[in-house]
Amino acid sequence: MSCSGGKMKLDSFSMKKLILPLVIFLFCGFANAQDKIPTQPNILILLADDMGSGDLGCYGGAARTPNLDTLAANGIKFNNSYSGAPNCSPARVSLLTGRMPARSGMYSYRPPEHAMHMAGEELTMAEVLKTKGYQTVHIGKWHLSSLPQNPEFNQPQPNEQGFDYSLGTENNAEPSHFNPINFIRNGVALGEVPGYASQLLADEFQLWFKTERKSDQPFFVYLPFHEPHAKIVSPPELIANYPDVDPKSANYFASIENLDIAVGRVLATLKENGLDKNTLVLFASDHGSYRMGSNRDFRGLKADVYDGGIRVPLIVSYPDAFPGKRELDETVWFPDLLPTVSKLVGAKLPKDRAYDGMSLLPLLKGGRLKTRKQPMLWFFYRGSPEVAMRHGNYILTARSNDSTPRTHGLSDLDMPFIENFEAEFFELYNVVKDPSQKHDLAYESPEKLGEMKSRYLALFEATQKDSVVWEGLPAYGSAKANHDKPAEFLRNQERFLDK
Ligand SMILES: [Ca+2]
Repeated sequence: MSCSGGKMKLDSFSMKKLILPLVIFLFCGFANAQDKIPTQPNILILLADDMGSGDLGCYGGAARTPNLDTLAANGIKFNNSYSGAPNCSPARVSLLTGRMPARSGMYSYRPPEHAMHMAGEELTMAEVLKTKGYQTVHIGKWHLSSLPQNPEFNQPQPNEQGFDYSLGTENNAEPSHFNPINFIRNGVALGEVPGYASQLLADEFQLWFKTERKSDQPFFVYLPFHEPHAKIVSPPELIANYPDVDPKSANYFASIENLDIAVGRVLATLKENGLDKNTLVLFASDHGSYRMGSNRDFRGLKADVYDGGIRVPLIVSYPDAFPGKRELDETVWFPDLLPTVSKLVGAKLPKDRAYDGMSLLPLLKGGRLKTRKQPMLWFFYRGSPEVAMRHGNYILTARSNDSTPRTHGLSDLDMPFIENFEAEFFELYNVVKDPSQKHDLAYESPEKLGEMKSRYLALFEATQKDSVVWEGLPAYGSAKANHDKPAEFLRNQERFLDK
């Protein structure tokens, strides 16, 4: 708390000289005593990378996840939660900014040395919480700009997006989750660090907590793990816990178990310090898994806008204020998180930009969620279909009539496709009755289709007006645009076109 806020009117210079120091002393002394117990909750966001909505034990999955299962059992477990995108960078933008990622021009994964990034003008959750006196920390995968700074691009670093402290990687832990060589702490490269990425992040949280945390300030810690994104390396003793599945799956499940152990260590630090009750903990994955069988019965995988690509687990815990031991079926998504957190701490969001979610606070406190006015919309240019929109129980998907294979690394030919995107083929699903999206209702429910199409057109047009047109993109067909894996992109593009 600042000591400069006291509004004292003093008649003369001498009065100021005598009284002001005393007033400042008393005021600051009082403020510090009050601040010993922060009334604002701490906020901890834990994010898995590429983990499916069905991988955790508490969601029926095969991975051993006792810490997250306990968090869900005692807290709030959401059964119908969505990311803001089927892919890393845009999903993170939707979580941190409360906006559909297309509005900020994050159309896809951000490739290395690429112009696309989260612009400095975006207001992140960290920046919002700083206005309420929060210490703000990022520990983990960043994937929103070059990290560390690349002078050729000069893109905003974590400290320019509201984070006081940062340990992270630009994208994945390299060369794998084991002994990563690309961790950057507050702009300084650490070189090779021995250990598994998830445990290194838990170590960093504990280090920050011990050395940097100020007990008179609430904290916001954003902790996006690297697991179970490929390339996976898991501890052999955890792989041994899955003798009945193929080695690749065993490695994958062990990677999630390793993440769960790291989560357990972070939560234990809160408990040991008496902070577990006054901390809002959110756990999710950034989007669906690339692994068949990991996305419950939902259709599709990572990079699809069918539900398999965009459904995520969501667990919320805040024992001091949110009644626990609940499972909720309400449909929620990442852009709801910023309005929720802002409302919780009494921060106002600016009126100069569009927000795409709504506060979940009434629901979390035990009441009902207001009716959602704006549908949820996903746009991913290199999927097919490219668009999905959920409104009520229905999902509309939209596909262009352009069979040009799209590139992983947002190229100079992808940009005009995004700018001028036109949907020609629509599908309609009732995802409450048909969660696997097997039964297309487009022909048998023309009225519903028409209503959903007009909602889609209005919302998509508004989003397009906001969107960013990047310059200096890699040439279509170049290795940089394709990220050296053209076969994978062709396969992704063709997956649904021939059905
Ligand atoms: Ca991811």
